[in-house]
Amino acid sequence: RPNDEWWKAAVVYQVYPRSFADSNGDGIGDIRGIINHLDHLEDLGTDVVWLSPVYASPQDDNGYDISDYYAVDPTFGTLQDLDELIAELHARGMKLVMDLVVNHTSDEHAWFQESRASRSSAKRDWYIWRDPRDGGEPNNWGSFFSGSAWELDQKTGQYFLHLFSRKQPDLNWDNPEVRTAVYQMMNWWLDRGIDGFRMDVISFISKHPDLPDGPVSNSGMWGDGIPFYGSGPRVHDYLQEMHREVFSHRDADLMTVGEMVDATPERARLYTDQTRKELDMIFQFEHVGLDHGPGGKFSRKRLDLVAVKHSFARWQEALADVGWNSLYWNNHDQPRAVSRFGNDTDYWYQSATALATVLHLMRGTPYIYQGEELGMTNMLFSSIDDFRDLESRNYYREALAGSDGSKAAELLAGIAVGGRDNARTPVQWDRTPNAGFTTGEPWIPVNPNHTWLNAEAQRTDPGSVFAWYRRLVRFRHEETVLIDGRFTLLYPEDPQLFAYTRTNEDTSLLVLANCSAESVPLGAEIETGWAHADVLLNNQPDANLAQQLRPWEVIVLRKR
Ligand code: ISL
Ligand code: CA
Repeated sequence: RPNDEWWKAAVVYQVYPRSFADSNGDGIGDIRGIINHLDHLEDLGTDVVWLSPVYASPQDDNGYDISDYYAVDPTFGTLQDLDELIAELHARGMKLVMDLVVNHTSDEHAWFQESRASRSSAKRDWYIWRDPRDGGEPNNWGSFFSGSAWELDQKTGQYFLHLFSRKQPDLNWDNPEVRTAVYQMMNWWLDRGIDGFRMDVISFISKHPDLPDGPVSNSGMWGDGIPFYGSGPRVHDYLQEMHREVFSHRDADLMTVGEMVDATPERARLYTDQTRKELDMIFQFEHVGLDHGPGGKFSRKRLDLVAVKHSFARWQEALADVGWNSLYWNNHDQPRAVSRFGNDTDYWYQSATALATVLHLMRGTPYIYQGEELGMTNMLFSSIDDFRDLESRNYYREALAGSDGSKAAELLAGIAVGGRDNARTPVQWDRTPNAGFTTGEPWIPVNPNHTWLNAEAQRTDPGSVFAWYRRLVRFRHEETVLIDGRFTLLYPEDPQLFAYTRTNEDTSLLVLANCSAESVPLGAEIETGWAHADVLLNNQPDANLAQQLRPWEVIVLRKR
């Protein structure tokens, strides 16, 4: 295998198909819409597309609730469209990584239909069924989408487990038939020509057999089950088995990335140590939790740059010799980075490019979420009716229930800032009324700032956010120090400067970013040590190390 770790030099672009581009005017993005915009990706230069789910689905959670793993949902097109997308990507030298959602299925999947039919069903044990405890839920676990993680099935008198919505019952991975069925399906997709998988909440597949109650925090009524299913007892066995059954005998250049809400650097080393044959990399959540308040993602606290830097540095160091990081600010579950970590009012361009730079030049595989390359911002949602995401809607409904309604405005404000729909407004292709996303009525409102913030305006502008991302992608392809260089954080306690070096035997790079709206003086050691270095990137004219770093200025230097 000559190119075993090709993904170390790759940049991944995530497509959330519902919001990318609509080709047939029904207001929902589709596979044909992606095919129509491949020039955009080719221009950007990314190597891999990660496609969020397009499988058959009732769309309770926008496709993360799958009713048939072998079919494309008509909302998105046909299997032939998908084959065409694979071929078109491959023709352009790009790869396709599909989302793999196998912690749970839809409740409309045939497996679950059969499982729920009776207590003696041959597939009963494919899901997690329990008798009531004291006439109620079998344990105290809460669902990620509000309420209990258990749903009573009236007909058979038992509860089934759903860590997410009640339309997303959890599969029982301890049943070997389930695992065989999953591996068979994965093999079917790889045989069809896809290049790997992004594995949804894959660290949740092994539950503690006793399903014990979890700790209850002050803010909530439900217990946290993560201690009993986050990286549970057999998760490494299952991932190694999956590797043997699906990946080990293939000699194509594939990649795997596992989403892990409970990840720690220590766990990540186990999952991504190549000698253990589990996964190539994982998504961790530490840096995207640092602005969560006591009540979680919808009650936010001020972001502390020092904490962000320490978090990244810890991961960079923990995975320096063993394993690999994935690097992201954004995905379809997170608010927009420029609005969250940057400054989308006074320093939109500067902060979008500075954030992109500090992320992309670390050690790991960078991910760009659709629209991030344009500096797309959060949406100013003003009414609960504008939200589509079940997580936000359920949270609002549950938090409001039983109160007199006086909390409504505050709740709405929390969802507006922290909600997932911020990431799901349509990609802004041009300045026309629906941003070039659809000729029909978009399924979710288009951000009004598309009149000036759009791909068409940026593509030919060398001073655009898009042009900057294109430069970063090219940089990663050209500079091996970005792949193998050691990471060293500078000024760790500085509340404004995000600075680090990347160094290998041949060269040393310095990344200096002012992550604030005030100017920052540089220390003398930088001025003398790097005075004769080449400026490789600068998001403002005429970098001058003897002077101050301007608001949200980023400079990248190479030692001669
Ligand atoms: O955004 C979150 C809720 O606060 C995350 O906790 C999210 O639920 C978690 O990252 C798991 O996400 C993945 O699985 C979910 C799906 O809704 C998300 O879109 C997906 O990325 C269930 O399949
Ligand atoms: Ca469509």
